[in-house]
Amino acid sequence: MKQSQTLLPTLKEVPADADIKSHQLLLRAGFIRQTASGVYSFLPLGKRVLRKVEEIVRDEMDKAGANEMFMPALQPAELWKETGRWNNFGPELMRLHDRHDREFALGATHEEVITSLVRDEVKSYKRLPLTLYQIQTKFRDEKRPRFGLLRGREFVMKDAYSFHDSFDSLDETYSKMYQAYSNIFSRCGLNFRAVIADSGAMGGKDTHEFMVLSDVGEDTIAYSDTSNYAANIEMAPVTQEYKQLDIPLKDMEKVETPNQRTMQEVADFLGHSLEQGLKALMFKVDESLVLVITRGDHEVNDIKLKNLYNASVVELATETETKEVLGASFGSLGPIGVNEKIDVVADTAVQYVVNVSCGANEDGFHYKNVNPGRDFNVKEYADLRFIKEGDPSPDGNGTIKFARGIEVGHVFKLGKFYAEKMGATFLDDQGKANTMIMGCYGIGVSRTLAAIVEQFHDEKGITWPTNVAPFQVHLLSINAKNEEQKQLADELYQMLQEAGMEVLYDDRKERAGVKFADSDLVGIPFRITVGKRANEGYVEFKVRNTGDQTDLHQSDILNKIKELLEI
Ligand code: 9G3
Repeated sequence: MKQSQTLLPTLKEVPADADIKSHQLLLRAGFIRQTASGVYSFLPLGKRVLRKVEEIVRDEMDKAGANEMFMPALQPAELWKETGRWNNFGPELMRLHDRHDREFALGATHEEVITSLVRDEVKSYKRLPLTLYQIQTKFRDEKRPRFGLLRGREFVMKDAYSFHDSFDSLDETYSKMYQAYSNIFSRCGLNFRAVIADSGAMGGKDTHEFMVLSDVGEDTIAYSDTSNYAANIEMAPVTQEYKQLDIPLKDMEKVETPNQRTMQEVADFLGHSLEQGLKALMFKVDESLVLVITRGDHEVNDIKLKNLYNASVVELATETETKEVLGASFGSLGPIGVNEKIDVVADTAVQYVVNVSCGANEDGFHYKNVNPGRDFNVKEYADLRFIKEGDPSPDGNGTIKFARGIEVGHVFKLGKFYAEKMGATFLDDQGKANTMIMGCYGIGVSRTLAAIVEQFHDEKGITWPTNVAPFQVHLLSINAKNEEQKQLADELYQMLQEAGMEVLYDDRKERAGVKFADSDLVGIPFRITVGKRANEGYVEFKVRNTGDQTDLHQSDILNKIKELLEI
């Protein structure tokens, strides 16, 4: 491709509303442009990279036995009403009416569409297992689209769905997909971890997220410093054994704590550490109110609370709602004297505290020397807190550390939910009808492209890994007026392309400085500069990510590139 004939609008300045490197660099290097908030156009070089990532995904999915197909973005509401999800999703599900005023959704995902298709077309156990996938545009009307392609409202996803006659068969496909995902992200050059995730089901053993390690990642990964245990922090179980202080229980005492609201203020006022205080937070769990007690130095994990109650909505109650039932404001709440129609549950650690303080459910008052069992009881003790750095790793090896990650893939064991709701059954070898068992597997393809830039850039621009670079060679001719230089550059352009290389030829009438700066920004792995020594047949050869630079004779160029590409 000749730069004088394509669209590659590089920018010198960092765009104002781009806060992270991948968003800034993809805009500055002319790979994407924003069409609307969270909605992007891929310009020619951006599209080439997108296609490279898609080709790696396709290759691994096909090798794993999945069959590519293509489903519509326009989905009739009826299908979402069959599974009850039409009303489950609020404004995030983009909806529209056709000319006959019929309701449609723009596809945020395709469980309903694929299950209705397989329900109609697959009847016998002989046709199972079956894995189908597509690479398609998804629509999710995010409240706050941000970080460019990392959280868009229209994005490219590979979504796969598998259908089985048994859970063993699902497990087999699941592990094939898991391996395919590892291959895909490795071939993209990414430093990633597969982490145990939470799909709302107990134990979380049935879903993994693939996380690209990055400080701009929205997810927190809890990983062991000595084993390969890694879990999404929402999911990581706390296995810490607490030891109870063997000290005499003191008499409980009600004390005035005027204007002390936060845990730290109360602890300082009463002269003890955070962990010697109890924190009480009121949650709305579906329709009921639940008071959750934790040690002062721990945080309530709302996903664990949701799983404990198998609820669909869990959120903090407002101070007004709380005051109505407990008669006190935030900062003065506690487990003593709570109206029995409110569930009081506590994190496991609370069972082992001795002589602690807690809110008296009266503004401006706390209790001192409170002891569980003697002074209050709870409906249930459970693992309700977020794991912390330094906690023992749940696999018993090492201690937990945190890292931030960008979720680029997610594999699920769906079970029978969709097939049950939509009547997708198969006849087994006894002629008996059974509900199909499903798995689903997603990769954020456009998000993966941005994650690659997050991990592959330097102060001058992007440093694409060779497998996904938009081109392999960036050919620069410095002085277009110099006949010898132009001739050699044209020759090399033709020779390299005939040898199967993908070449971007900067044949523009621009100053050398502009060409070098743009080349560093765009980040193509190998750069050939045709300059002063053209008359001797010598060019400058530079490797983008290492900066290595040598003069090469034109007859050595192809071998040098093949050697570096290991082909
Ligand atoms: C919606 C909207 C947003 C959504 C969903 C539905 C996430 C939704 C979960 C999944 C599960 C898997 C197949 C590919 C891999 C992920 N956000 N999910 O179902 F209507 Cl607006 O999408 N689906």
